[in-house]
Amino acid sequence: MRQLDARQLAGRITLSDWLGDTSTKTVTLEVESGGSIVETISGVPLTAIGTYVANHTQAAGGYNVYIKGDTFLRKLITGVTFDALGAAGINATLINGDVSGNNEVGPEDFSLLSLAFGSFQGDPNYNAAADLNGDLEVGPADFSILAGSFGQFGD
Ligand SMILES: [Ca+2]
Ligand SMILES: [Ca+2]
Repeated sequence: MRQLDARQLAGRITLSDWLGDTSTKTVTLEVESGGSIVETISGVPLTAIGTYVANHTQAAGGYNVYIKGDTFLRKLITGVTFDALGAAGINATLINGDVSGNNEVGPEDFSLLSLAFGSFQGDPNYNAAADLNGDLEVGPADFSILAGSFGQFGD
């Protein structure tokens, strides 16, 4: 387990169905206490193996942590104990398919993917968010990912 050297949260994120460079991805962490989000930490970079470290400002205690990636549904991790420095080992596997980034996989995502279907990076209709697997092409593999997650909501 990583040694924390400030008030930090740390863990490892698995991005489902993502073939691209994980170090190009970021996540947003939301810290919840007493039913309210008390801190939002945006743009937390992932390493090539999906690990992250983020600074926070919360006192020691028990919290819930939400983790969201760009095309990945939000995941709730409950009962995370922050000590004086924070917490490590906040790990999650995130479900892919949210092209629009609104925390659900539905018809709007299908529409966005359809508009970009058959495109490659550099094409006028290419949409990086529709390239769900990160292979720089919007094609059948991306459609399969979306279809597999269709109708799901993030936490
Ligand atoms: Ca969506
Ligand atoms: Ca793709």
